[in-house]
Amino acid sequence: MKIAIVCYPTFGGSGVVATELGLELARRGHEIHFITYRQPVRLALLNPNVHYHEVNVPEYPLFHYQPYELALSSKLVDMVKLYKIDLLHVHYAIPHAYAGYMAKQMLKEEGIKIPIVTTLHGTDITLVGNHPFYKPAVTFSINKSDVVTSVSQSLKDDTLRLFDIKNEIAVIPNFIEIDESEKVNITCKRSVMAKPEERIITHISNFRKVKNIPDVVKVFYKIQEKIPAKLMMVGDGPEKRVAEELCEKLGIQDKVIFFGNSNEINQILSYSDLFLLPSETESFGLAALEAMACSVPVISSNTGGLPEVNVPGVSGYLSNVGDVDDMAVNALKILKDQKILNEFKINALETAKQFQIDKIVPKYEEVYKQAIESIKKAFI
Ligand code: GMT
Repeated sequence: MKIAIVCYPTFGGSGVVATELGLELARRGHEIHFITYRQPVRLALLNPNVHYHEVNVPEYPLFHYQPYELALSSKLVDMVKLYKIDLLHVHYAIPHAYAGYMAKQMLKEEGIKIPIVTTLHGTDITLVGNHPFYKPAVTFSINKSDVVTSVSQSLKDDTLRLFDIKNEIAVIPNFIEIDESEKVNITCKRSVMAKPEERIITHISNFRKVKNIPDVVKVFYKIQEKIPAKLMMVGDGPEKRVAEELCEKLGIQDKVIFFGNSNEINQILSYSDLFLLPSETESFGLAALEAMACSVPVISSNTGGLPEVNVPGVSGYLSNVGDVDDMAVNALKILKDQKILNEFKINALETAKQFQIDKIVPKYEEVYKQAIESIKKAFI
């Protein structure tokens, strides 16, 4: 199949899922066209089946806001015609599903049938999409998609609760490529991060409010009061400064390393003993899955799709949002005893294996076939 993938090119989970999906589909023989405003961070272009087309939005002084969806829908029309693309897969409803619908209508005028698959990722539904200023357009574009998928049952339930949706929503969870041999390729030294007796605790995110970043620091503070430990803070965003200030206030700056955005996540996780994800809401929690795939147990909140990923007492523990005391108690239960920690590490990896890439990507291929069939029927 020739598939156009529209996504955000940033470090965020939806862009990562879209990129990894496209790369795997390319390995499986499909021709993949990434269409976005910048090259996605995890995209390797040296692959005969992978193409990247940049959306340019020319600046014009009359426009207070530059019309990205207009430029995107025009680019989609051009690329579909040029490469004879069979299907558009848009990740994140805003504004991609909307631009996809417009492109579909323009192509229809020229007798070209193109189905749209929309994947809902989380904040496009729970935070941004639900805003009254966006809601009618988001509802419309979800209902006009030929197939809609969501990354967890929880996100599907939220979508049906918050929007008037007429479509079926298929749940296709986030996935991970587990390469157990990769451990051998670790090039950095543990001593860069911590002393041998210190446990390594890690948090990775885009440091937005929804991640409850101060809770990461508070849980870590309680852990380091009881056992020697270091905190690795990976990623960048508006709450990073807040976290730095809290560390200073609590006098633990020397125990916390802020990495910023990193392409060495697997290296950092390979030495981590525990992953913290105390988010306010989380549709799935790809970062938690990435940690588990590196044999790192997870202490998370019990919000959204996290209970679908993190199994309490097996891959880690779940606590109520904001309950930093409970999170610290659970963390210490795992960290205090090497034997218990080893069991959690093994079980975290085993749990992650349910989300292996080769189990999940065929579900998208199925959905693509369904979308192509449905558009054929619609045009008969
Ligand atoms: O919150 C993030 O980490 C970024 C955000 C995004 O839209 O890129 O992630 C969302 O999509 C990921 C991939 O499907 C999910 O794993 C994250 O849980 C989800 N984030 C939220 O729901 C807050």
